[in-house]
Amino acid sequence: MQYFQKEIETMSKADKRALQSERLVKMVKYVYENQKPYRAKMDAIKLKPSDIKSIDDIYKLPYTVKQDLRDAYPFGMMARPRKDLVRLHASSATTGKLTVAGYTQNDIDVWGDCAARSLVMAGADKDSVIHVAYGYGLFTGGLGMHYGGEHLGAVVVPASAGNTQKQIQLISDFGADIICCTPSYIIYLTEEIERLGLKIGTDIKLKGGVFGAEAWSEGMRADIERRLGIRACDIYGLSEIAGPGVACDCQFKTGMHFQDDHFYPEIVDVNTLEPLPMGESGELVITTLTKEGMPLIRYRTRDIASLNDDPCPCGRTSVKLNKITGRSDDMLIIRGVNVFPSQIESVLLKDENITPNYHINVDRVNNLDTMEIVVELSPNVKVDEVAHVEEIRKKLAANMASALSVSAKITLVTPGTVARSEGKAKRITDNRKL
Ligand code: DLL
Repeated sequence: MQYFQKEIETMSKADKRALQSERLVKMVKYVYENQKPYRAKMDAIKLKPSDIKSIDDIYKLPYTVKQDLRDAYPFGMMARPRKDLVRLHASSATTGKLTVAGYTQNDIDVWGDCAARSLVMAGADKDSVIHVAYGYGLFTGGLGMHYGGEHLGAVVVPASAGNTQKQIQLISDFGADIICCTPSYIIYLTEEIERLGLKIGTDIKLKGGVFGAEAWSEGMRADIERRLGIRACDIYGLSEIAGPGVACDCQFKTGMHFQDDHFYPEIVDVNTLEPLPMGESGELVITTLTKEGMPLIRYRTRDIASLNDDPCPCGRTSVKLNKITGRSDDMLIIRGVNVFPSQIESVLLKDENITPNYHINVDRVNNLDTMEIVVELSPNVKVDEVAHVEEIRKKLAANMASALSVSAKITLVTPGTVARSEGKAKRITDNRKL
């Protein structure tokens, strides 16, 4: 069995628990002393760092939510001065403001280790050629897997997203054995590979891949594995905690091994926020145990999932995260990009040619996510002035693409056409089947 850090990955449950306890105690003290917003939450319930004596006390600690990060935008949640940070990442938030995450060099190294552990689970080693087709930039996918590959000592090809023909040429010419991208993109790449008549095993030598950033099904996994002849692993992460590599499947696919020496997972009831027993489904809450730049205690991810603690034949002893089944907020993930309806609304509100009555249709066509925004024209616009209406549509499509970082089809309709609701507006129809 291949491991990247065997001692940690196969540590006994008792030793792991002791390590988690030691780290949590230190982490709570560190956060109390260095992260003002969280200190205020602890003070409000008269909780002192000394009240936390082991990992069993974690439930006493207050939650951190995305709104805390937004309120502290951009640097209020950092526990270190800016001079100690070496990198900033960010992801979309419900308002125009991004959710920012700052990393120290040590945070980047820990993340690199976790991403390397994930790549090894997918079958990589130091002789691998790792093709990274996640986007590079504020999104953590590209750089996260890039550093993971370098930590492993493998050759990394920083292809980034887009330009499918070139991606296939690089995968073939450089002999990549491991690929990292979203599940929907690997299906698209596979279709193109098949259309070009390339031979699996000779032209395309892929052995494994880590696919994440969006939900995907066991059916999709079986399809990818069969068509490409590879091991397809699910990988989980979020920029607030660390990008890809917080958890990842091994070859036995018994659930994603959670890197629980650095990130402690809990599942809580979505309504009562009470901790749930192993195996039950609820909201995933994560506590960083070693993070320096922006540590987070009991961060509510809004992802719905369950954990399992069954032994895995690979020998890794970490707790496992079962597939993410949904979200407890209205965030959509379109081709790996997080989109909140409120971001769409803020673009619509800035355009006087339209009204903010809209509906979002999401679908999956040829294995790629599509998004259509149906929006009503303002009564001042004459619908029979076709050229003018087309101009409005084009401008709106461009503004939307730049605000959301993903394209959407804009359909303009006459005033009064979008269905009104008496209660809470139902603005989204998601026809994607997992
Ligand atoms: O999506 C980090 C990442 C990049 C993970 C590449 C895996 C691969 P964010 O943009 O901050 O970070 O989005 C985080 O994406 O809360 C989940 O809702 C969703 N997500 C991430 N991985 C998975 C997965 C990256 N394997 C949000 N399955 C998370 C389902 C996932 N959803």
